[in-house]
Parts: sequence; structure tokens; C-alpha cells
Amino acid sequence: MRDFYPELEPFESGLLEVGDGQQIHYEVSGNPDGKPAVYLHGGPGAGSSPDQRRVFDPAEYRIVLFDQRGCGRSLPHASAPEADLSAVTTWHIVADIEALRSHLGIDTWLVCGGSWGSALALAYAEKHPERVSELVLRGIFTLRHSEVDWFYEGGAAHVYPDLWEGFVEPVPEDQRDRLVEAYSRLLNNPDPAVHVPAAKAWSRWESSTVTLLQDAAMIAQFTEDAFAVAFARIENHFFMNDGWFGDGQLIAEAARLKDIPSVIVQGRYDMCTPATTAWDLHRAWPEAEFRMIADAGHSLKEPGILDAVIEATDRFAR
Ligand code: STX
Repeated sequence: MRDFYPELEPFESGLLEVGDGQQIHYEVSGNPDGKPAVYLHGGPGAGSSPDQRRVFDPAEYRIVLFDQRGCGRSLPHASAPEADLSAVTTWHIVADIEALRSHLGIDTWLVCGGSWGSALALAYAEKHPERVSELVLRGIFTLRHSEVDWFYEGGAAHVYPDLWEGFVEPVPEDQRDRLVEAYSRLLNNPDPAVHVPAAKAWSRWESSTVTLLQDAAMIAQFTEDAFAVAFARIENHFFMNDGWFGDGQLIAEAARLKDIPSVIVQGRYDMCTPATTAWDLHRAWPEAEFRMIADAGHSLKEPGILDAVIEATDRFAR
């Protein structure tokens, strides 16, 4: 089994002005003359993490990570009281990816993303296929109503009834039939005594269910106040707006990707983005290599997922 490449530090980082008062934090690591690759993080709202550098051979790749609007080290942070999410949408982020590519003088790059990062990678590649040399996608999410309902309206509750009690706890009992909408009211309440506990319950639910075995360090990171508020607000904002694309659009338009060498990696026991989405994508886009990992959940850190992702980036390096 392949493990993460060794830890490494960026040789370049900065804030890119992208308009709408937004600044995007980006960083570059690995080989300055290597093959360009960009990693798209999840959530939306989770921010990039140093481990995401480590799915690329640093001798072969010029590795780009960035924090999507409103999260990580990008500014303004969505946890700020005055934060306005009206310019935080899928298509603004797609435009930011193009702005970053051109700022770095890159013609085409390998695009890797998991979970929400896979949805964003599909949206980006379907809009700008000529800019994408390869796609490596894991834990496929396309933000269809059925997918949001599964994870946030009671599907996954059948597997995690204990943790589900914590998710519904902040929501008044008479509002529990529409949890994403109820959470939108809680998360946008200006009173921190309301929005902070709600954000922590939302983030705890998600971070507790994305690995086969719970990862205490991940849960601690996701339930820290400012992180949780940005993560929950941004995710909820995207779900309330259906990602600003049609239900099923990302899969319906996958034929645009048929000439891009691509790998889809999906864990059989992914409780956050169940395998049905990856399967539907595979059916719509049979040219992409499809790998179902028999003993893995959702996260990049699941051993079988990591192995398959690195196997793909190693192969595409040559
Ligand atoms: N959210 C899917 C997603 O992108 C619907 C995501 N969920 N959890 C994560 O990402 C982490 C692995 C970053 C916790």
C-alpha cells in the first residue's frame, strides 16, 4: 500500500486578489519545474491541509493548494460577523481556479479533488476542459438533492443513530423535517450563542462519519469554533443554493471529459458520499478508470483510498 509522500513545505505562497473583496490564499510546493497539479479541498469550507501536498511525488510535481473563498487562510473568513457569502459560489471558485492558474503561468494542470473537491473538479473541467491534463477524483459528490438528503436529512442516520442525535440536537423539534433549512436559520443567527453550537454540531456530525474508524484529531480540528462556523456556514449556503447548478448537471455533462485521462476512486463504505454517485458518474463517463475500494470510507486518509489516489498521480507523472 502506498502511503503519503514525506511532509514538505511550500517554496511559494501568497494571497491572490480575485475581486468581490476576496483574497485567496495559495501555496506551491514540490518541484518548481515539475508537472503542474492542483488539489481542490472539500466541504465546501474545509480549507486545504498540508497532507494534500503529499499525494504527489514532490520530485515530479509542481503542487498547488489553495483555500477556496471564505475558508482556510483566504479572506474574509466566513466565521467573521460581517462575512457576506453572496460572492462565494461554485462559479466564483471556478473563476478563481482560472485566475490562479494564469497567475502562476500554468497552461494545463492535473486536477485532483475529493468529496466537494470532486464536484468542483467536475464543474471546473466541464467548463474549461482544455486546461485539464488529467483528473483524479475520490469520494464522488455532485450535490444532487438525493445526496444532500442522504447525509443531512436522515439517510446516514440509519447507520449512525447515536451521532445523529447530536446533529439534530440544536434544531427545535418542530423544524426537524427540514434540517438544512433549519440549520440555515441557526447558522445565520448573529448571536454566537446560537450559531457557534449549531456550527459545532454540524461539523461534528460530518467529521465523525467520514472515516471508517473515528479520527479524534480530525474531529477536534473541525469542532474548533472559527473553523466550524466557516465550514458549516459555507456548506449550508451551498446546499441551500443547490450549488448554483442543476440537479444532476455535473454527471449529465461528464461526456465533455471523455478525452481527459481520469481516475475515479470510491470507498465502498463511504457514508458521506455513498457509492451510488460514483457509480452514476462511471456510467455516464465510462472512459474514466473506475476503482471501488472494498474496505474504505470517505476520507483521503483511508488507506485504500490513499493508495489508489497516489497510484494514479504516480502513473500520470510519467
Ligand atoms: N461534504 C463533503 C465534503 O467535501 C458534503 C467533505 N466532507 N467531509 C470532508 O469533506 C472532510 C474530509 C474534509 C472532513
